[in-house]
Amino acid sequence: MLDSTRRKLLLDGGWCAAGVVVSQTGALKALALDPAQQSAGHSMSDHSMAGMARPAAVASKRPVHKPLLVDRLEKFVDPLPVPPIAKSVNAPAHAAGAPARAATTYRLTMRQVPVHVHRDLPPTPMWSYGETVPGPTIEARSGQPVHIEWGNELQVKHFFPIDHTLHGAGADQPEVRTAVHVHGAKVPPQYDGYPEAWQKPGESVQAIYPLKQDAATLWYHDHAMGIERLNQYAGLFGFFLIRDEAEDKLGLPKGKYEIPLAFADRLFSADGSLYYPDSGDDAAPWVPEVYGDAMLVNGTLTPYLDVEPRAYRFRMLNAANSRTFVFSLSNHQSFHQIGSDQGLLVAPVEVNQVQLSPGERADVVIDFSHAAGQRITINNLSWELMQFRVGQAAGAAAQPLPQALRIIERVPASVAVKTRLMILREYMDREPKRMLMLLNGTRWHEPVTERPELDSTEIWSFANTTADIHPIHLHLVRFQVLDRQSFDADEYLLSGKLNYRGVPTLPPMTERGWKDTVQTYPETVTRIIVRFEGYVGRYVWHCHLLEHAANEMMRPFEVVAKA
Ligand SMILES: [Cu+2]
Repeated sequence: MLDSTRRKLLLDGGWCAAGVVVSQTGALKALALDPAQQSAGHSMSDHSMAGMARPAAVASKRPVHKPLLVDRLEKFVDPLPVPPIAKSVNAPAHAAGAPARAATTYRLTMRQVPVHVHRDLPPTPMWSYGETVPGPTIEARSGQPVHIEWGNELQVKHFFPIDHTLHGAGADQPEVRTAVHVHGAKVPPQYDGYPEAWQKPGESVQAIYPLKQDAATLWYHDHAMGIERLNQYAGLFGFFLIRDEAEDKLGLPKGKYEIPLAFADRLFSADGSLYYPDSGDDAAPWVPEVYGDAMLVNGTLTPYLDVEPRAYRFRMLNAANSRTFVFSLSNHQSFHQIGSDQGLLVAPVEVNQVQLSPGERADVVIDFSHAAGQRITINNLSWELMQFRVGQAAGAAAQPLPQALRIIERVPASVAVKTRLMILREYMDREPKRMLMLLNGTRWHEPVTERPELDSTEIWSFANTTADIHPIHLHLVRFQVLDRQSFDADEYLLSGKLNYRGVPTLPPMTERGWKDTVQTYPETVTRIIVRFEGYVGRYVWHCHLLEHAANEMMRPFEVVAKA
């Protein structure tokens, strides 16, 4: 959970200048609120303000933002849209048990489209991989390769302010660039959507996804260097579901009873357009985190969904830039989490809430069979996100949830050939003066320091010295969470000594499946164990708070051939 004390240790005097530490432990900066945040009836998480360095003297030339008063819009008046299934251009969509064949080919084109966000708003211009946000859902089968041509037909001018001081987003670069990453896919490096391998409007790129991996809820999204936060905020994301025979046999709810739910918060202007906040400094508009007062589910503001009194399977995705969601149901009923980032858990876990940070997924089954006639909201803490309207009769009864879902062997720490300590740390950068979060004190462009051997297993220990949860995502691989242990972050920052407090705790059952993104808690060492399988080459690992990733909280790693 979030640290309520908001302890911040600001290191002034440059990002790597050890020894010139100015400790301001306990100081919580009072910061100017964005007009949109002031207008929001909700108290914005103080998370959002942490570390915002707002230059006072620079007058912005941007027009004054007139915020949309989201609270005044009626809730639950729009039905939940379900993104369409992507249509392949060479063959009908994969069928269960179909023989393996040449790659199924899709052509997905990025364009600006009008999106119906709320009944009482004009359509909002957004960016999509089709006609909708999220884009079309790719339905794939394990082991059956998928070939996608990603076309960029966006305009050449971005509709959000570019920060040219960020790495890779210089004024000499095209404003609009895209690089599509399939989050959770095990792919050769040239198809992974490397942040620097972007396309500009008018260009397209071919990618082949071998999908030699288990059934899982993956998603695709933009990853272009320095602007992925803007591109995703504009709408560039979608679901990519991999299914397999083992999962088919479980009899989980399917068809109209299986629904993807992408949660993302946004800010809007009064005219219904998306608003992305800026620092107030036109030369360096980056802000460290973005929190919106408009909660979108599948691109719609607080929608409703008519359901039958029976069990449904929901693929939940946190597609927000910064916000960690804590989901629960308003009638306090429990539900079952059956899967996480990289597929099914060993068994359904009964839960009352699910906490997802940006990038993470939860596969859940909610049984409405005892709730006929009820209206139930799915909430983030006490904040209503969407409403289920439970009907009186079920068309078809759901099969009972299986007691076992699949076998996952726990990977013992003893098989790791190497342990790497990764320090997550934040600094006050000198020029421009603003917060900077780094992995191991290194920036993106510095030489690769993580070079695991193909088919070797390593432990990565993330020591988070900050007061934020940083969801850390590794491309290419799946991993297991070994444990978490609290440590004295102040002591570490002052002396470099890693003093643990208490004993390590095992992850909850919902985190004992295969993961690709892990919440690293404040002042905690989070250990994962990962086997580097599949391909050699260069990939990235990064914080999935998109504003952090854009400002250096992202590093390359390189899988190398066995010596
Ligand atoms: Cu972060």
